[in-house]
Amino acid sequence: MTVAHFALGGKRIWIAGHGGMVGQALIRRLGHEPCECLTAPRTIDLRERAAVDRWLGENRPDAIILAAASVGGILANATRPAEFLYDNLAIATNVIDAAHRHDVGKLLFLGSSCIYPRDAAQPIGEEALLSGPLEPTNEAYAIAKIAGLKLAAAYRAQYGRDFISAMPTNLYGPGDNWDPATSHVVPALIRKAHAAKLAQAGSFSIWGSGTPRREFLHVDDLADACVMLLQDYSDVRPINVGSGEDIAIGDLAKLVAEVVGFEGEIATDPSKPDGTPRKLMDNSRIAAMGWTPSISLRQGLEQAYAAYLAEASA
Ligand code: GFB
Repeated sequence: MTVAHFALGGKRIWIAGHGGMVGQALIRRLGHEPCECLTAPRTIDLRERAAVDRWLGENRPDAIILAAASVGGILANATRPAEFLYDNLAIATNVIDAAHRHDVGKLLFLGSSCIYPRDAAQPIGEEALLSGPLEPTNEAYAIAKIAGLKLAAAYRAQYGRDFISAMPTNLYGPGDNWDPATSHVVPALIRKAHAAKLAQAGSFSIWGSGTPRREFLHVDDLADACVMLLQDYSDVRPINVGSGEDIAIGDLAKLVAEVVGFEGEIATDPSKPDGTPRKLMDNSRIAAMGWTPSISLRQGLEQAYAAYLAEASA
């Protein structure tokens, strides 16, 4: 790995996707650094090449963290593959190419652990990329994210750009999408458990069998990792960012119920997909750089529940 420190002092960093859960966390975290965060107005559609090009030309950031994406949980991914593929390809293509043409000094592209093959050996190392078929429920999103990371790597190889990619595991936290029809599992379960508690219902149901295992990372831990990577990671290979621990969805549901204070039953809904059976990443490369997450799953779920209550009443 080429070690080229990118000092943040006095830098202007564009957080592409500042309105999303990851973007908001990056802005909170970068607030503690001696740099300035730039945000594009919502009228700039990142799927439009000319709009991205114009905005970059006018604002000239020193660095970009590309956290903008069309995202959703397993069902949204499975039912809207065209949007997930097109939007994410367009965003990655426009931002990465414009970053090159406007001479941006550093770019961090954020992907997802779903880029790895469905049946990859666990824990999943970065070398598993493109070694087997993808999980069908999120193939469209994964293909777009693979294209994005390969694009960053290609601009690095061909033009010497310091463009890097990080692959976060399943994220949760404040600013999440709480709509249970389209969200990821953590916000969906928090909302369902809370609603069941208020309704004094006997049970709430989780999708699928409850047996798939997932690795969860609080978004503030991801933001912390991104700030380190922006400064000190400079390599063509993507780097995994996870908590290093996985949990069965059924056990996650029990933990969420405890945090929320719901004491009834948890039912399963086999009509809904399970997705990939297990997704635990090998985080040894980022650990070797000295980064470890600091928020436990229970603590993080407590914070996320508090954020849900605050956001729901806002
Ligand atoms: O978080 P999730 O939607 O995404 O689902 P993936 C994780 C697991 O939780 C699946 C189960 O096995 C779901 O069946 N689950 C149980 C639920 N109850 C629920 C519920 O009420 N809502 C949801 N959403 N799930 C995503 C990809 O896959 O991972 C994205 O779709 C992205 O592309 C993300 O890569 C990190 O982990 O299955």
